[in-house]
Amino acid sequence: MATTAPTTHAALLRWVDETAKLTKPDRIVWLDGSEAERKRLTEEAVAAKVLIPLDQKKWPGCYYHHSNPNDVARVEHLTVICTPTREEAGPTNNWMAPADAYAKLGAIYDGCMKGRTMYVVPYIMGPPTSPFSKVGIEVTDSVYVALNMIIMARVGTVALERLGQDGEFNKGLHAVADCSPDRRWICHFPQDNTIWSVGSGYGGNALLGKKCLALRIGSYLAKNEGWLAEHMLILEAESPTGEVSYVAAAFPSACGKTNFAMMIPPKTFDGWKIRTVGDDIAWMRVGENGQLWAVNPENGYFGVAPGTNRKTNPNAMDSVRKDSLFTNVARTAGGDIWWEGWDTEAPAELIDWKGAAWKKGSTEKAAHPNSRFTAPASNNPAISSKVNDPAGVPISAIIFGGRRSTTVPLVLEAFNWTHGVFMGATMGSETTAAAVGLKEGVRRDPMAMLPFIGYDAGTYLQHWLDMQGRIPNPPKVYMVNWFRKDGNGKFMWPGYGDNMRVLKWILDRAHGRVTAKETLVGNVPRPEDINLSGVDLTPEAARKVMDVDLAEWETELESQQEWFEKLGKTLPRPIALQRDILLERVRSARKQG
Ligand code: GTP
Ligand code: SPV
Ligand code: MN
Repeated sequence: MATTAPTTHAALLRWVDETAKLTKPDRIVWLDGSEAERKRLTEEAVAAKVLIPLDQKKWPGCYYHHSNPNDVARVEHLTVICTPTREEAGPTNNWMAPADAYAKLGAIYDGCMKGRTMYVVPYIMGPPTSPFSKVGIEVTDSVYVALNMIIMARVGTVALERLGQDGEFNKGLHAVADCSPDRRWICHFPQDNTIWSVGSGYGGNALLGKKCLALRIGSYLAKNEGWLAEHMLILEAESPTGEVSYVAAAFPSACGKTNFAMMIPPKTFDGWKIRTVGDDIAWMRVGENGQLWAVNPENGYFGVAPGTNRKTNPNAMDSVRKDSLFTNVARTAGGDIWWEGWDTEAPAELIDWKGAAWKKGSTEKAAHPNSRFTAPASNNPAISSKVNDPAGVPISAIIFGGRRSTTVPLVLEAFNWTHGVFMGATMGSETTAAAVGLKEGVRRDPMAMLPFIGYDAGTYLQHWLDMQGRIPNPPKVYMVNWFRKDGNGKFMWPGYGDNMRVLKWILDRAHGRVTAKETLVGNVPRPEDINLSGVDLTPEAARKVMDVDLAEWETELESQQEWFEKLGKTLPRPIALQRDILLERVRSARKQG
């Protein structure tokens, strides 16, 4: 921690100086990323009542944070791509002209740090020596944000060293300011490698390395430089014979990435080991053997708390056991925590996420549905030894998955790359609590990237198609659905660890070990190729969860028309043609009965 700049990087010094002239903080503090600094900042945060210590015996190094109740999730309606033309941002993004955005937010930033400290957080996304990695500097008025960044990224001296005298860096200006929803904006300037975020201290709005840099700016860079920046977990699977494979999977926010990346296989899969490379973001490039290689740019987990417990995700529970932050979960007066879907029932009394007294039996939720933990990746007992490998890991399969109560079967394999891109492009998912202000129901969420594509969505899909020409040994592509429901509205598939059964089939297919059954909309497992022994599922339910119902698919394909119209003239023709072919085949099969 230093109050004089620990760098001679002229452009960086100039930018920090300009930023301070605009926001007018009382004090500027540069983070070095040391343990002593983390302790000091934590003490400051506790003194300022930004953090509340938990019971340090039970939760060593862990602290609690109540966010402003008006600031609990990403705000997609206030998230903006600021490119010279509206067309570059495309029909799925909000757009402002860069000059207008700088003026509008500049007025809000003006003097907003008076009386406050401005923290300068240098960070690296990606392993420090990896060619994949990018340096960012986040300037923030929030000690809570600084402490989260320390967990989520590689922060401090390591980043300034990588930057050197004249390295390129992302300029991230963040201020909670007065946390007013009327003065809240998350603006991205891809051409300037700049992010301006104001009015929110929450997650993806405020931890600028995550969604803003690693995905929105990242996807823009990736298109220009020929790689992929994706909302994907990366997992390592080791078979009982010692074969090690890697898969990347894109599920929309709050649809199971963290859980899949930390899964513990069921008993029948004794000898299998699943390890985590990443739980939210993958940067992927063509590398050795002509394969797609992936790194996780992050260094921690900002995970959904509700539903996480010893049974569903023991590795996440172990990851939060020390040195973690908890935001908007419920707590006890004695410094313990609780949330909906905890291992045990709620205690008689809690302090809810808003800080109010809560009694067991209350109809109000004690923890906010988007309450989160921030945990260092190094706490995860199942972390892959490859997380810091500068080359990343070779990807054998890409999985797309949404939250669909109907239509989409447990698993579906794409016929080829183009069909796989089509599957990703038309992915639908029921909305969750990870963002506020969304209409309930299914929305199209291409590659789980709808809120994170930093440019025109049709052009993004074309980039995915173009990647085929760059990857001599492409991964196979799959679609999964853990969330299909029965007639009573209950999830049919047990999910969590049992998802191993699906993963095993995917790996067998990716390595060319089993055949599949072709349906009109994709390949599915033959019943004998998917191990269901010991699963809590009747044979009838197993059939239903994997069923491809052509009537449902006709409706599904028809309903994609609206989405394609929204994408407009940059929708790649091969994607439109995929739909035409599938729809034609499904219709004619249905006519024949
Ligand atoms: P973000 O951090 O928002 O990107 O979310 P994520 O995709 O990492 O989702 P996460 O793994 O945190 O899961 C979100 C919610 O879905 C949690 O409440 C989980 O308990 C629940 N969930 C995860 N996997 C499964 C599953 O296989 N089946 C069911 N029914 N629920 C699941
Ligand atoms: C998501 O919403 O996809 C998240 C949480 O991973 S946030 O950091 O808020 O973006
Ligand atoms: Mn996410």
